[in-house]
Amino acid sequence: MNSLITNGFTIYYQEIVKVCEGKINTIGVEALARFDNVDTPSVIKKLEESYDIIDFGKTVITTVFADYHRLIAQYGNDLIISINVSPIQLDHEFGAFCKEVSEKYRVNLGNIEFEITESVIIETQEVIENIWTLSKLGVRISIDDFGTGFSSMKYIAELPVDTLKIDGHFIMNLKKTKYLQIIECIANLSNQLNLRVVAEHVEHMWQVETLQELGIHEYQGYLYSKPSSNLILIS
Ligand code: G
Ligand code: MN
Repeated sequence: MNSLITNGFTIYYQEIVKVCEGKINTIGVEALARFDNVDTPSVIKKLEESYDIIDFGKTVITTVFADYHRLIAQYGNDLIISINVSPIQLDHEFGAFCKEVSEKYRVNLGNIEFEITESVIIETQEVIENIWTLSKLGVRISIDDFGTGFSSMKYIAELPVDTLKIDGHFIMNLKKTKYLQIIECIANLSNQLNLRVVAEHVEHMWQVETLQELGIHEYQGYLYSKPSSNLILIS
């Protein structure tokens, strides 16, 4: 097995906050795997190409589930713990694996949200069925990097989606009229379909002010929290 799967990486957590009437509450954390001394996205890409991502993903899930009670103790019972999963991991055994590990570590799957990036095509019937299986286990499903991928409206229509994470590219370009208008549409869409919506890569207060006006209250980004490997340091 690729040695990166068993060592050489650390799980960082980045907080996701909700800001309402000036009050900031941490409502979630995203688990982010970081490899020592190497560029993480390129390693993930290689693991996907070799299908080693299946085993690596299991190691990540096991590590995060082992942290579960520490996270809940720090942030409370309603915390949403997001884990990135590649569609390649979503084979027919994945649901059973999650259930087994959740039982081992006494994890309430209602606290877990799997982030599936729409930059990877998830067209196959098997993947769609397996996402439904996860949802039926109580896991939340989120579409990561929303707005930059393929047929996002079809995913929303056919998959049990709970959350949209608006790609940082949109948040960065919020001053441009078209981006602003598109985010307004995403806010309306989320409202209409009763979806949670999170703005990624929030770095500036002016972005928060605009997002608040659009009715988007949940943020992830350096303005509020940097990914940290030391849970105790997260305030
Ligand atoms: O695709 P996904 O959203 O899961 O990627 C998360 C990545 O984005 C992490 O590597 C994280 O470090 C990075 N990130 C998190 N917050 C910010 C931010 O405010 N600005 C930028 N540029 N990157 C961020
Ligand atoms: Mn993500």
